[in-house]
Amino acid sequence: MLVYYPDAEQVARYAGLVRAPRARVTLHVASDLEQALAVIADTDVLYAWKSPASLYPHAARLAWLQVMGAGVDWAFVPELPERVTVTRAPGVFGPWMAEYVLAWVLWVTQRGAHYQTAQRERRWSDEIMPERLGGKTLAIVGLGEIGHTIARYARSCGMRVVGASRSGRPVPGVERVVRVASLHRVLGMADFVVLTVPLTAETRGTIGDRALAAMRPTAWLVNIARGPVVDERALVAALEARRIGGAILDVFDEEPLPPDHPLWALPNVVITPHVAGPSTPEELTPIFNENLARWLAGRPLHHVVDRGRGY
Ligand code: OXD
Repeated sequence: MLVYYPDAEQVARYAGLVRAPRARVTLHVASDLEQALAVIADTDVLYAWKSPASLYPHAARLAWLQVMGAGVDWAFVPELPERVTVTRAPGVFGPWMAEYVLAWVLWVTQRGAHYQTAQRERRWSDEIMPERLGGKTLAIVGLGEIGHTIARYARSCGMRVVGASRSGRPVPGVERVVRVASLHRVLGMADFVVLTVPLTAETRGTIGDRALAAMRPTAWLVNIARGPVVDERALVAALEARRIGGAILDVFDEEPLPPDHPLWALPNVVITPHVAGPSTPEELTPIFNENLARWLAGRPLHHVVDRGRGY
């Protein structure tokens, strides 16, 4: 078995929590391509964050890849052999991402930027007051496990929740659900639009000129999904023209966001460096260990990703 993480300290933390019977499992760790190439030919199980695609042509025995992280888009490269089962880690990222969403929507309604600026200028600025979050509407685009958790947290603050999903099927506690293809029907109802869809061929560019035009001029977009779910050029244009209220962005087409990118300079944008759903060895490894025990016992794995759907 190989634990791969492109940082020597982190990979040791992940490997240190793996529970594998020594008599049956040889545990390797790698934090770069060279180290991984040295053992990949003998590897059946890979527990990894962003394992390089160039490993797979040498991975003759690889049967199972456990992804460390919320998104699995990086795992499904054409080089990954069809026989490899990919599993994800449910239950971990929803609470982190829900806290991220609540923190930043409250920062908007509590006028965080305004009071901080006034403080720096030593100004007592009570001409602008906070707004209530309760009663505002949140549209969640992507009603999987993470979207459901965000909906629950938002409702607990008195928000009204609407949403869009691939199927458009009703979700308890979400007032109205439409298909992602009919997204514009809920966008106009929302004070905040949060994106949690996986990146697939279908979701790429979901938020483009048309979707942005359907949003209220005061509404904020929160992207915790993947950069390419949003047409970045269209978003910059909408923000510059103040056609939407603002954007809280954790993910981008290119990461790290290049220093000359126009988003850095926009006053109605918050940029965070892909931290909305952090992976921690302590939260992820117990999920892996449970599946490893199943694998060693010849039982079917839990949390298998549907390669056709891409999530
Ligand atoms: C991700 C993550 O998949 O941060 O983006 O876990």
